[in-house]
Amino acid sequence: MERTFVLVKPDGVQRTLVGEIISRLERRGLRLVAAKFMQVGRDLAETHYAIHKGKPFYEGLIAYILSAPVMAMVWEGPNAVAAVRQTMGSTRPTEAAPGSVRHDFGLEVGRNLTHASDSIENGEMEVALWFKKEELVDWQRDVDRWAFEN
Ligand code: D4T
Repeated sequence: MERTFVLVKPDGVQRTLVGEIISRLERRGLRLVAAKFMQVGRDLAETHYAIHKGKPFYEGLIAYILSAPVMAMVWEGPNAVAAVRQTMGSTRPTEAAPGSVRHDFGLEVGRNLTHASDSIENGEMEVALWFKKEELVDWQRDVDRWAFEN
């Protein structure tokens, strides 16, 4: 089953949107695998955003992600990576589709509320970075056969 890593960033937590975002992913049909409310440390932030090191927005991005607690999660389901990216909307909230989280609640790229893995491969890497194996829950829901074809 495809898995993806999702982060409700500090602005999402401060704006009390954690429940709203979880609710949208649940209603989409995705299955929660793991969740951890936590204050991110600098090492984890720098590893997570290593690809952006040296870019003009890098320091601001690290400060933003350290500025308040986050809700780190793993979700799974068919096409989980694409489905979650679509539910979150484009990186820049003013380019995000109406009905997406970033459209409905965001204005600026530096306060875009969530992170979601952009490929299956990065999803696997990010899940391994943020969670221990034993924190990932393998389970079935009674509703799975109505949300998943196989
Ligand atoms: P994340 O990784 O947060 O889900 O964002 P995306 O996958 O949608 O977008 P990204 O990797 O291109 O950007 C990572 C992160 O950096 C912030 N950012 C990005 C910013 O503050 N200014 C910028 O110009 C860009 C491109 C927002 C998301």
